Amino acid sequence: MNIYFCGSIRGGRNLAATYEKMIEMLKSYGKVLTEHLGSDEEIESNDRVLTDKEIHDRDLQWIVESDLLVAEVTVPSLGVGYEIGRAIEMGKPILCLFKQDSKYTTSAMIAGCDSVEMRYYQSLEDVKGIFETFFSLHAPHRT
Ligand code: 6IA
Repeated sequence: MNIYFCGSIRGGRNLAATYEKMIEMLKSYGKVLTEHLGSDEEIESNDRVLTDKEIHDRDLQWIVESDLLVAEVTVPSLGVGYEIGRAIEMGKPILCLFKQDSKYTTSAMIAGCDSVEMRYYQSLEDVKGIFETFFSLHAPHRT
C-alpha cells in the first residue's frame, strides 16, 4: 500500500509537527512516499538539489504510484490543493483532515467536493480513529 501524504510547505509550516505525527501513524498502514513532509531539514536538503520542475514531476509520479492520498488541509497551500485536484482526476481515494478550532477556514472547493472524504479532528486520538475507518474501507486486507 503506497500512501501519498500532503501537507503545506510554502503555504506555511505551522503544523509541521502534526504532519510528522500523522506520517508516523500512517506508516502502520503502508509506505508513505512523502515521509520528508514532516521534516524541515529534509525539505530544505531536497530543495537544494531539486528544481521546482523536478519536485513537481517527481511528486506527480508518486501520486500516480499511490493507492490513496491523505491530505492535512488546515494550513492553506496551493500545492496541496493542486495535488488533491490531480488525485481526484486519477480516481484515487482521498482523505482530507482539518483541525477544528484553528484560525483557518477550509476552502469550499475542498470541503464541498464529493470526491474527497473531509474529516475534522481536534486531537491525534481523533485522527487515529479517522485513519482506522478510512483504511478499513480502502485497504481492508492490510497485514
Ligand atoms: O504550495 P506548497 O509548497 O505548500 O505545497 C506543498 C505540497 O506540494 C506538499 O504536499 C508536497 O507534496 C508538494 N511539494 C511542494 N514543494 C515541495 C518540496 N520542496 N519538496 C517536496 N514536495 C513538495 C520545496 C521546498 C520548500 C522549502 C521551498
